[in-house]
Formats: sequence, C-alpha cells, structure tokens
Amino acid sequence: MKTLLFVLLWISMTFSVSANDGYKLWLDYQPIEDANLKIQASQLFSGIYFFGESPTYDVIRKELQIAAPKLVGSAPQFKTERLAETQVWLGKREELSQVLGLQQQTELRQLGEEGYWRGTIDFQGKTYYAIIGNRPIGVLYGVFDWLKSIQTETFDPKLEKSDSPKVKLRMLNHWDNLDRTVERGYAGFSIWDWHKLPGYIDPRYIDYARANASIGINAVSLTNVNANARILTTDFMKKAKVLADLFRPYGIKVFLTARFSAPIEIGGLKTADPLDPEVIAFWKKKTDEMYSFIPDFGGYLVKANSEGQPGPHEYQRNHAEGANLLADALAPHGGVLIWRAFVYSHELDEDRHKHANLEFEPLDGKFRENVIIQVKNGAIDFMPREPFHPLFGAMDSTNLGMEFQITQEYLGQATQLVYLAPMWEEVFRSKTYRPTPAATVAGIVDGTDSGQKLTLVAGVSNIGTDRNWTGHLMAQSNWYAFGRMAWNPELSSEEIADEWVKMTFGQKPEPLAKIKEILLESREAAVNYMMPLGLHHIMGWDHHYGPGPWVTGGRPDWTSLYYHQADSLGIGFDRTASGSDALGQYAPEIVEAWSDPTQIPEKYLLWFHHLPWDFKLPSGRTLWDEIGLHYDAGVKSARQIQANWNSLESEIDPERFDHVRQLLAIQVQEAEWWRNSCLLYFETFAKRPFPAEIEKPTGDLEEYKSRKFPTAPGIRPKW
Ligand code: GCW
Repeated sequence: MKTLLFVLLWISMTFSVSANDGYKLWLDYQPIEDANLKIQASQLFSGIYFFGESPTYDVIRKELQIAAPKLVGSAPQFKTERLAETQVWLGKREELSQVLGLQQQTELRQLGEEGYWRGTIDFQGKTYYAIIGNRPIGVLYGVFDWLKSIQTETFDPKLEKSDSPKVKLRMLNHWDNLDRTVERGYAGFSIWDWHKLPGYIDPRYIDYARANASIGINAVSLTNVNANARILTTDFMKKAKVLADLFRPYGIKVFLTARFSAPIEIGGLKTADPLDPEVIAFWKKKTDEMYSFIPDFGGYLVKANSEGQPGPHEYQRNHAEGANLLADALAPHGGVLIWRAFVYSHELDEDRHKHANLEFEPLDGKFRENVIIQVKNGAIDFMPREPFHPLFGAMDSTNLGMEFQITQEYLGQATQLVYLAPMWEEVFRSKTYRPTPAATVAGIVDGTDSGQKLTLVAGVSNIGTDRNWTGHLMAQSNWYAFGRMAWNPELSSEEIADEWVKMTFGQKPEPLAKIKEILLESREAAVNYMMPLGLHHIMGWDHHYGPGPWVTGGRPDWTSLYYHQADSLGIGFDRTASGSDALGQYAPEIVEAWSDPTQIPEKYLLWFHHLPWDFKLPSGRTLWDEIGLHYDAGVKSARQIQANWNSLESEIDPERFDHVRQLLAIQVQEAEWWRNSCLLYFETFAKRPFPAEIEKPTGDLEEYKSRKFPTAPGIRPKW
C-alpha cells in the first residue's frame, strides 16, 4: 500500500513538473544544454555587482533569481564589492565612467535613455562582463537581452552588443471594460481587478510587467477606447496609481482612455465643448489631480466621433480642437495625448476607406506637439490583409503613430493559430513614396522618413485572465512579436519567430524548424481561406466570428455587400478614379501602378478593382478560378499546419501539445467553413463551375447563413 502511494505521489510530481500551462510565456528559462555555455553562464551568475541602486535593479535581481536556477541550476550571487569575485558589472554609464573606454562611452551616450551596451571590459588586469545603460531601464533591457542570448544559446561574451528602441512609445492598448469584460478579447476577462484594487495586488500584474519589459513595451493604456468616464474619478485614480507604481520599475507608463463627454458625465457640466472655459478648466483640474496620484502618468488615449463615441463634432469643432483641449491639460506635466484616426460615417463620403483622410488631412499642422494621431494599419479595420493606411505619408506636420491589432478579431479569434508578424512586416515595409521617394511606413512611424520625434507603435492587447494569458497558446507569439517590432520596425517576422520558438519550445532542430514554418505560413493561409485577392469585411455580423459575405441590413458600411459588391458581372470595390477614388489618396507612384488591374499586386486586386468574373489574371486563369484556388489553398495550408504540429507529439510536453492540437482541429474545420460558404455564396453570382483542381465546396449555403453564435466572445458592449 505504502509503495503504491509512493508511486502515485511520484507520478503526480513528475507530471506536475513536466506540465506546462503556458503561464510563464517566453520567460520559462529552460536548462541550458550546451555544456560550455552552462559553465560560462553559471560563472557569470556567481558574481554580480550593481553600480548604484534603483528600484529597477531590484527588478533585475528578482529576474536573475528566477532565471539563473532554471538555466544553470544555481542561484545568482550578488556582490557588494566592486572588484572582489565580481564577474558581471551592471549599472549606468555615469557610474561606470571611470572603468569605461572612451569608445564605449560615446557609443552609449548616443543610445538615449533606453539603450544599452553589453560586452567585456578589461580593468586592472581582469575582464568583466558589463551591461550598461544611460538609465536603469536601459540596464534592464540589456539584462533581458543577455538572458535571451543565454536562453537561445547564442551568448558569446566576446561579442559586443548595443541596441536602443527606434520608437519612443511602444504601447499596449487594452480594450478592457471596468466590469472586466474585454471588447474583442478572446482570452477570458480583463486582468485588471478594479473591484479589489487598490487593496489587493494580483501577482499577475508583476508577471505582466516582466513580460512587457522583456520585449521593450514601455506604455500601456488600461481601458477600452469605447470609454467609461468613471475611470477618471478619484476612486479609480487611486486604483490606477497602484498599477502605475508597480509598473514604474519596469519602465512602463500608464495611460487611460478619456471619454470626451466626461465633463458632463462626471463633471456635472452641461457641455463638453472643447472651447468652453468650464470644460477647459475641468480637464485641467482632472489632469492635475491625475498627476498628483501618478506623477509620470503617460497621458490619454481618445476615440472620438467614431462608432457613436462622443467628440468635438457635437459642438461643430474639429478633431484638432478636441485633441488640443486635452493636450493642453497634459502638456505642463509632460503628458501625451493620443487621438485615434479610426473615424467613419456614411455622411461624408460613400467610401469608408476615404473618411479618415478627408477628416484629418486638412488638419495637418493644427495639432499640438504632444499630440499623436494613432492610425490603424489599414483604412478599413484590421482586416486579414489591407494596403497601408493612406494617412501615412499624407500629414507631414503631424505626429502619426501606428495602431496594430494583436487580438485576433478578424484573424481567427480564440480558435485559430495566426502569427501576425508577417502582416506587420508587410505594412511597415510598404513604400509610401511620401514625404521622400524612398519613404516607408516604418520610416514615417519611427521618424527616420518623417522627422517626427514623438513616435508611437500601439497594439490592441490580446491578454486576458486565461491561464496562458492569450487564450490560444500560440497567440503568445503575437504579443512577443508586437513588442519586438515596436522596438525595431525593421526586424523580420522570421527572426522574431526564431527567438520566440526557441524561448518557448527550446532549441531542438526539428520542432524549431517545424514550429517556425507553421508560424510563418499561418497568416497567408488565413488570408486565403478568409479573404483572398483583396476581398475584405466579409465576416459574420457583430461578433465577427466566421464567414458572412451575405451580411446585409443596418448601416451599409457595416454590411459585407458594401465591400465585395458581387453581382452577376463581377466582384470587387472600384476605388480607382472611375469609382470612389480612394486610391487617389495615395502617392502618385502608387496611383499609377495600382490603377491598372494588370499591374496592381494581386493581393490588393479586389480592394481597388471591380472586375468581371472572367477577367484574366497574370497566371492566365480567370478571376473566378483564382478565387476558388486561393480559398482551396488556404484550407490545404491549414491542414498542412495541422499535420506539421501533429508530427511533433513526441517532442512537446503533452499539455501544450494537446491544447494546440485540439485548436488546430477546430481551425481546419473553420477554414473549410470559410471556403465552403464563401465559394457557395459567390457562385450564386458567378454561376460558373468551380475550377477542376479544387476540392468542391460542400454543405448547404442556407444552413451556413443560418448559423448563430450567441456565446461568441468579445462582443462590443451595447452603450
Ligand atoms: O474593429 C472595430 C471593432 C470595435 C472597436 C473598433 C475600434 C473598440 O469591431 O469593437 O471598438 O474597431 O477600433 O474602435
């Protein structure tokens, strides 16, 4: 009996040790396998000395206490003597200046507040490994990078490395409501437990901050852009203060969303008119109060006059007058006002694509210096593929920031593996031809082409209370990739995938290669089985889950027909000069190339052109056949991804393997559902046979149309 109990205990222990629920993200620090590296790393961990003190150094100590025992099997040793037994020096440039060479000093100085340098330093006959920043936060970033090099087994003490972020604000936007529901959230509820704050500190807050700092995220907006004014009341400021205090040593600033009508809702005023003296006084007082709680408060993020949110238009004022009101309240404290460009209404123009440019371009130069206009990557709405937003390159005298969506509203939500970095890379590398012929979206956003100093890359968070943070374990790669690309928009999706897979699943060549392949193929697969060849906005109504090319009714720019315009003659949205001329909002080089349906990159074809079903593509096939082939190719890639994953059963711990295995099975079904229903639906217009090479769509179109999803997660609240 005793033996049996013992065996059972042993089994349960073994399993709990090997179980991996994904909570630790990419900071799991698996034991180093390379024997030399292990010796080297344990030696370094055995003598760590900090020049000076800072709460950020306490964060570093804690991180090393987590990492070292797991990586090398022993705890780090922190020394109090600078020379004796010391291996690693950590500190600020100023404090290390006596031991630094001139070259290192100059190099570091140029790296700015958040940059770091790491490498060896010879001093009085001994060699030290040093990680140095201009500020403690630079040291923290350097330490995370150093730990990553150990985790990914690429560490070489002889290699010097310096790095600094290319973008000033690298920010997560949570669309979290105060009742903890998350708009477009697919990973459970909001991690902000407002009810228990300020008294109770969930340990998750710290792990969240660690994860963000490890990838360079330095700003977070805690609340939904469909905002609740209550977040600006004193009670909530006290709660937000606790989070700001926790995040500060990790270099993370807190922002909040400001509801434009707050002066009425919580200020007791009759108006929110941005030019009204009482309204101006309200925002000044509110903002001063905010800074009394959070002295380094980042600022406000505002969605105004968009999808029913209040804004300056109610008072016949424009976006600049609205934004400047809040910017002026923030300016004395060094705060930043982020104003979103996601605006549209069918009153201004028949094509929603054009709306933001029509409203914002005339205001170029009218915004205060501490305002950033946050522009979604494309002009419609986070579709699986969009051409870049024509505002990039169109407002030379305004700070423009990028808004990506990390949460997969239109890219598979809770059930699909889609690695988004290839999409962001595609957007960043797009040539805008403005303000200079070689300009790219990345260059505008990071300031190299636009000259703007106040730069921002924001991402709508995919984080929630699910144990693995992101619902789908593989969606952690999107959080990771977002941080890396916000730090440096020039990074490739491939190198980021390589890092993430190594840190999450280890170094073994076969799983590494296969998981990378899975990630890198997943986005194109999704585009193909959802919205190929420039099709867009044909998803399910309201919940946006699954296909819905048949969606009609309500406001036209929320329907699918508005976007695909299929009829007996053809399909696609004519946005050339003969149509809405949204294309005319881009640089002349683009207008010229994309106006011609035989010249435009095929991926944007139906975004800009309405074409006959028999239109011949460069492949020699008709448009109808290519549509069929793309949908079918998407399904086949999804199956290939599934097969690749399933072949890794013996290589991955059972818990994570099975989680992804089950979700991929759903993904394949969903891919088939998209292909079948879209092709059957478009066939009712095209009335042509499906190409011979494809698997014929199965199922009943009426049944597809009748599907309801009352429990689909993440639906926007009804205000
Ligand atoms: O993508 C759409 C979403 C809305 C969202 C809106 C926005 C926060 O469907 O849920 O609202 O964009 O970006 O403001």
